[in-house]
Formats: sequence, C-alpha cells, structure tokens
Amino acid sequence: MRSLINRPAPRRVALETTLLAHGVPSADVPGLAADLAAEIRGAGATPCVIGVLRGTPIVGMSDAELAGFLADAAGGGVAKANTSNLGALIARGRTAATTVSATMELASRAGVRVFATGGLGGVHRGATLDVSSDLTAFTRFPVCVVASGAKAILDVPATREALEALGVPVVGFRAERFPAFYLRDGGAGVDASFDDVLSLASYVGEEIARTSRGVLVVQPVPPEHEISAPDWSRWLAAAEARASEARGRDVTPALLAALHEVSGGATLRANLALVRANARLAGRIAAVIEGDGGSR
Ligand code: PSU
Ligand code: MN
Repeated sequence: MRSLINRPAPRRVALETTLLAHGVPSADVPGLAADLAAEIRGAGATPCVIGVLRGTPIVGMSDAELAGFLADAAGGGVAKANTSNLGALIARGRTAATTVSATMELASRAGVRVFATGGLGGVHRGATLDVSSDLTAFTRFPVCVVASGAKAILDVPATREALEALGVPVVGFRAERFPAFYLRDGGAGVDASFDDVLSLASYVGEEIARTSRGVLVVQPVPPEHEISAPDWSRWLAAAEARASEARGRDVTPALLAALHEVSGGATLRANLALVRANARLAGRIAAVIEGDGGSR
C-alpha cells in the first residue's frame, strides 16, 4: 500500500472530505472549508483535512491539495470511501473523499484524536440493511467525533440503538437528547451530558486512553437554525420522492441535495451552522486534551 502522508501539527482536529465533496453544493464548499478552519484555529487547534489524492491517503491536506481535490470533486471525479472500499481506491490510485468511518481510520493511524463533522451515517429507514460503516468504526478507532447526532434522513432511534448495541459511548455537550442533525431532539437519549468543555474533554481523553475505542460527542444544531417538525416531515417526503432512484452509497448525497432544494436552502443553512459549531467544540476539546488549557 502506498504510504500515508501525515503532516503533524499541534492539537489537530480532523475534517472529513465527504462532507465537502458530496454533502454541500460545490459553490458553498470553499467558504465552508475556510469557516471550519477558522473555527478550529479560533479554539486554539489546527485543522487537518483528510482524504485520498491519486491513491495517497493524506492526513493534513495543504491548501493547494485541497483546492485541487475540490476542483476534481466539483467535476464529479471523486469517489466516496468508507472503511470497506478505502483500500481498493488506494490500490487503484483514485482520488477519494473519506466518510466518517474512513476518516476515523486514517486519523487514528496518524495519531489524530479529535474529529468534527455534521452528522453520522447510520441505519436507513425501512428494512434495507443499509447501515453505515460509521457506526462500527467507533469500536475500532480511538477518535472522538463531534457531530450533531445522526442525519435526520435516517431512522435515528434505530441508529441510536445500534450505537448502544455496539457499546459506543454517546455523550452530549449541553444535550440530554440525541440530536438528529437539523432537529435538536432525535427521539433518543445520551449516556451522559456535560455542561462544560473542561469536564467533557477530560472525560474524552480518559475514555480514549482507557479503551482505545472511539467516543461520539453530540451537540444539537444552534436553536436559531433548527428546522420545525412540520417543515421537516414535508421536506423529507418531497426529498425522498425526488431521490427515490438512488441506491447504496448514493442515497445520502442524493437525499441531502434534494432537501437543500425543496427547503429553499433552509437545510443547507442549518447544515453549515451545525458543522461550524461542531468544529469550534472539537477545537476546544483538542486544545484541552493536548494541553493548551482550553481557556478559549
Ligand atoms: N455529515 C454531513 N454531511 C455529509 C456527511 C456527514 O453534514 O455528507 C457524510 C459523512 O461522510 C458520513 C456519510 O460518513 O455522509 C454517511 O454516508 P453513508 O450513509 O453512505 O454511510
Ligand atoms: Mn449506506
């Protein structure tokens, strides 16, 4: 296997490339990437974009590498990698966006302990056996993922049950309920909720050291961006009708894109706001775990 490029930096926070390549419209991506980097730096940590460029996994893309990757992604030439196909894409010399599971794998190999994203993959609705490899990744890779729960397009209570069954710790930051991406309450609970960053981060650091497994930290979407339940059920039904042809790995990006359209951009604005907030919190956790006081 081609070797991994690992660019060390103090207090790194991983960012996945699937969110950038397949999760938001390409026009919004450069601004989002810059905003996430600024949130992480503002918290006293270093952004670390992870993906695969022409067969080489990179932990900490340079600005030029990221720009080239995003140009390829806008042209549709970037594959989507989870832990199942990551190695095959590397072997084929492909350029690939890494999902939560593949990003956790590469981050853990490079010693990155904290990772920010929007929402996890999970158990899809209906009896499809379509379950994201994001969930089992927590049992294997010692990384703290900060997310707004699981994506609302999923069966969120079933996703929460699956995490429980896999023994994955799920803790809230100022959240007693497990969020569903655009919705602050996804209809399930958390294992514990922490009200201050210092106690959250020291728990995370000790849990990872004690178990060598991952930890999921959930933070609900900022209240001003939450989508109301009636809007959500209307938009989801319309988006499911539009994306009904998508299968397998294409389901999540197709549904997210359809939602952004049918909601007149409301789901996109919520998505951008929650990822930014998660980047900020992840930066603060990294600053504490890797010793910068966490004062910000
Ligand atoms: N969070 C977002 N947007 C996204 C994703 C997460 O705000 O597009 C991506 C993540 O990379 C996650 C993936 O791992 O969607 C899940 O895809 P699937 O359901 O095919 O496993
Ligand atoms: Mn899937």
